Amino acid sequence: MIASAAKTLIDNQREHFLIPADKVANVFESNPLNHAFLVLTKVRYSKIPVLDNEQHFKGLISLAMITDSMLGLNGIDPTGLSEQTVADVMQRDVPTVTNTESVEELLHLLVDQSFLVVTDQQNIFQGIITRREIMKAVNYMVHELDHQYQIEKRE
Ligand code: 2BA
Repeated sequence: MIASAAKTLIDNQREHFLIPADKVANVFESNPLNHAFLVLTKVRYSKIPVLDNEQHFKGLISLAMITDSMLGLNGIDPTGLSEQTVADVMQRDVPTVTNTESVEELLHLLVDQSFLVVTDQQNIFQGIITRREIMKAVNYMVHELDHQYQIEKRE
């Protein structure tokens, strides 16, 4: 359990947790791999969400997944990039959240993942919760704790 004062202060920042879908770089599962390669190179994020044409969340793709698909017996061969699609190499088993989870649960999940994918009940992509936004809320909490609460050490 996290202290209730800390939880309240972090929860005050809840409206900032979500980076909305229209601000998140993404590719479609039907896109050729050379398109995804260019997008990932240009946006400079290491891993981004994959969607279908109706904005359903389908998985994640990273540059490493693409370069792995280029590895052949004679080194790197990029010629197959236009024939393969994002769906061929993306990671599919990705847990999602709904942004209704407790702060404690989000903190726990962000230990192992640098961002969490947020979907609605129909699996429509809503955006992401990043470590960065949560760290900003934690930073706010550690600065405000002393201002808003009187904390005494238990004997
Ligand atoms: P990474 O790409 O590995 O980025 C790790 C951290 O490096 C980011 O943490 C951010 O602080 C910084 N960073 C990397 N590329 C950046 C860029 N182009 N502009 C600004 N800062 C950049 P977080 O912000 O906590 O993001 C965690 C992860 O969430 C990122 O991991 C990335 O995979 C994903 N992500 C974040 N914002 C995204 C967006 N707008 N579109 C797509 N994916 C995003």
